[in-house]
Amino acid sequence: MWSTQDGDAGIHPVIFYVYDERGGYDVDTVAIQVMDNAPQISDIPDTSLTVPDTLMLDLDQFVSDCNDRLDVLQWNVTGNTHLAVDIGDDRLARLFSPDGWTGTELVTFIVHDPDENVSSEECLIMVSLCPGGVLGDVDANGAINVLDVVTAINHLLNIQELDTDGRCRADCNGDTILNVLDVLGIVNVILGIFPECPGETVGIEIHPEAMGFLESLRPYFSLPEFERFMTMLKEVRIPEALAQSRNLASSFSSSPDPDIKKTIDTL
Ligand SMILES: [Ca+2]
Ligand SMILES: [Ca+2]
Ligand SMILES: [Ca+2]
Repeated sequence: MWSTQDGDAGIHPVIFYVYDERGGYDVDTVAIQVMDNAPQISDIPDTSLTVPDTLMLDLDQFVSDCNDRLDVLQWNVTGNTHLAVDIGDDRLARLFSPDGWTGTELVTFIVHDPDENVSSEECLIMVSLCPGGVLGDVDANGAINVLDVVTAINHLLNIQELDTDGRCRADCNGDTILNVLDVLGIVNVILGIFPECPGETVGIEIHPEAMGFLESLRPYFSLPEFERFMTMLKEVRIPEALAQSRNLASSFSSSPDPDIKKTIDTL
């Protein structure tokens, strides 16, 4: 007769010997598998959520328990500060961003069985305004860089059209219109002037460094293409606004003048 204690789960070889009176013997080995009564969570994959959608996770898909039915397991979640997570009696977790917050949050799902055995699993949730990635990461490769700017410009010039999700990611100021202001917004992020695309209808500030950055993209385009792009900048009067900013006494790049921002807002 055997008894087990915590930590005994696994396979244990037990060796039986049998002896006769004259010292002869035989031996055999039996493998005894001790089952763990605790629920076992399998990997809950990192996932993404688009605001304002609700992400549903069927938690039954991620757990097993050798001696309890899944409907008697109790779930809860910790680690969510921005995300709301509701887990119903149906063991469906519903995750959403109540304030429209975007970012990345690590949440921990915890499951108890009726014997108070516990198992837990971490899951990284990326919350964004667009499917596939954050604003500014036009090509959805996980980084915001010059290629995103070129990709957005290619769309504006009708060289290569973005799909719906790509257009969403390129709309840096979130006004559902794609134009050179969004390109400038992405450049501002690349240059570290802003930590991220604002994603709501706000003015994009125009900085001399950003214009210099755009000038440096000339080799990515043919001459007529680049000139068409420069014409687009002129059409929204960005060079004028920039010239105006250069006449200001204080440095525009370190402290953008609110009047200039207003100029751009009302263009
Ligand atoms: Ca159990
Ligand atoms: Ca990218
Ligand atoms: Ca826009």
